[in-house]
Amino acid sequence: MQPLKIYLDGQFVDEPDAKVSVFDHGLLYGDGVFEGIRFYNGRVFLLEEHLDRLYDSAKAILLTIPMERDELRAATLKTCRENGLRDGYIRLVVTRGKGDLGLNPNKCSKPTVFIIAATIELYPEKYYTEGLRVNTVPTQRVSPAALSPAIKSLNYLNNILAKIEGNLYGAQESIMLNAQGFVAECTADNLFLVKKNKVLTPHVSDGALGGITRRLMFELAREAGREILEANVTRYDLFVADELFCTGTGAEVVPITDVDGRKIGKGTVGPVTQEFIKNFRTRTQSGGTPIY
Ligand code: PXG
Repeated sequence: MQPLKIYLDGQFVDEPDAKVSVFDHGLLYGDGVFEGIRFYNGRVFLLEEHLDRLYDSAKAILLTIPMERDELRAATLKTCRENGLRDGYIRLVVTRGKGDLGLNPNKCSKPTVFIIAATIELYPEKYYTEGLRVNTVPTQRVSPAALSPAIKSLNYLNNILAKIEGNLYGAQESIMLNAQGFVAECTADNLFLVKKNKVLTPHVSDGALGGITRRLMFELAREAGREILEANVTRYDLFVADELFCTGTGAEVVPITDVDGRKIGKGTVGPVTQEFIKNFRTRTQSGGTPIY
């Protein structure tokens, strides 16, 4: 097996040689931003939306990405080409760069940029046909007043603690609530519920990342003649929902059939969820930015 070729600060290097400094503030403080992007069938899915969010996240933390958008787009596509891949996952990372041991970013003169293109499989196929078993966890989603969950930063401890609490329960994903007790999102996915044929999702202001797959759900709903409403969602609403599903770049659209031991609907994947999965899969096979 050839080693993966990694884009690192303007060059392609073999994976074993793709190293950043132990003084990089991305490592020392989680100071940086990232995107996870999928490519299907030789085309990068929703690349412009991911670039928009990356530059917005960077702006929100006063991090200047040291590449113009066109250059970064080209480097992303080239990373896929260098690895001869047609289907897979891209991790685009920009850190504050190398500094000293203090947290002040003023000492970091140049941000570090790296791009990994690889293959992934997040969930086995059976979860798409049987649904996930999930739990709600004690760790609250970080308050937007403390650190906006809209920023896709390298600081994922909040989500990782929730993930660990899910692992302890034996869940495949976990649902995080905010300080008011409203549902925010899953650890790396947004959440949707179906009740009496209506589709609801928590407000972004309740502590969710503005997911790109989430936004696509609104588009797919419109095309199917449905409406998605943003709402304050409680645990009770989840327990009594007819259907639940979560969405994310890695996970795609995945049904949830059990929350905290409550079977959702009939405990099988419902028709509305199936419709979203089908329309999502159709969409991934068309459009997108060509790699080759
Ligand atoms: N919420 C959070 C907290 C996320 O990190 C999503 C929602 C879904 O957003 P998108 O834009 O992907 O629809 C994410 C996604 C992975 C992975 O491997 C994904 C994320 C973070 C870490 C890993 O799929 N972010």
